[in-house]
Amino acid sequence: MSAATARDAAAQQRAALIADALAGLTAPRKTLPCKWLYDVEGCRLFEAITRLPEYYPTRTEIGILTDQGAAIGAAVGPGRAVVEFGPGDGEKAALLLGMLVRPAAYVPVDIAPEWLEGAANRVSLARPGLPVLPVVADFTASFPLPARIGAAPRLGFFPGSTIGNFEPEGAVAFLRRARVTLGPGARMLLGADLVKSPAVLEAAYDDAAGVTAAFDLNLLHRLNREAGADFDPGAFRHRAVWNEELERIEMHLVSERAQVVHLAGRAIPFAAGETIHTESSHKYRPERLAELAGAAGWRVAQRWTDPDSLFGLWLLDA
Ligand code: AVJ
Repeated sequence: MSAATARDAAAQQRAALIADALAGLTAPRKTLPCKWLYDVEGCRLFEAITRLPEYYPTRTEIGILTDQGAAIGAAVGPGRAVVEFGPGDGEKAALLLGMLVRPAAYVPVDIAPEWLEGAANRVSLARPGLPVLPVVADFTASFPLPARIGAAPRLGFFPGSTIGNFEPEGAVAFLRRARVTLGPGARMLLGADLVKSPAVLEAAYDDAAGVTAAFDLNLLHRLNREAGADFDPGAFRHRAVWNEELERIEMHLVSERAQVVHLAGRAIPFAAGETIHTESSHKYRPERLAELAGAAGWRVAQRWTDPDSLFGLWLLDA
């Protein structure tokens, strides 16, 4: 990417952030799309979250992939091109590709080119000779697969319970689009977090060391840095709550006092105790996940879980 193109992209990002912030913070119930949590600092903090004792999803999913890799590889079958939606550092893809029989290609898809490089390098090291074909695209919209992927049947890979950040309708829309993108005969390996005790969930999203709180509050620092806002992050507190009815953990930033914040020429009032809803992380019962997948045209072929049934990996058939 040229310097001018990179500058344009950054300016576009900033404009989109400001537009989302104005819309979300002037709504009756204040909210911000969770994608804005993931700037460079947010990604660094998320990395740290994945290593916290309270945050079980990452290590549990890697445990399933490691311990049950042979069964997963056999169920997926040989010769598939793996298309990963949001590859992160590529650790899970490297593990998966290590146990698949004769994978045809690896196609990591992400909107941030700098993330693709790390994942691509990691997989290339783990699987020398495997064609690695990164795609810069927003996978929450339609995008074409690279022509060089060839005619091999595809395996979609969507680990990490990222699906949980979508509202149910968004999850179905994503799964349906992914099915169309992947084409006839596709399969999908989907990682999703399971419903469990609220105490375990709330600790996972509000850890003792305060890393998740810092991750959430970074959003306010980001709005100050990139949107010219004047948030006092010290006047907000992170809160994680289990929403029993919607079966999701919600992250909120709670205004500790009545205050007015300025952003893009607007004055935004907060009452004491009013919150900004910054992220939802849906948890699933197996029946519910099968229902969402079914609504998107997928059928559950198999499911793997850890010994404590904390996390699930689903193999779906188109
Ligand atoms: C991005 C879906 C993996 O919802 O568990 C972790 C994000 N937010 N702690 C999740 C997150 C707070 C995470 N995923």
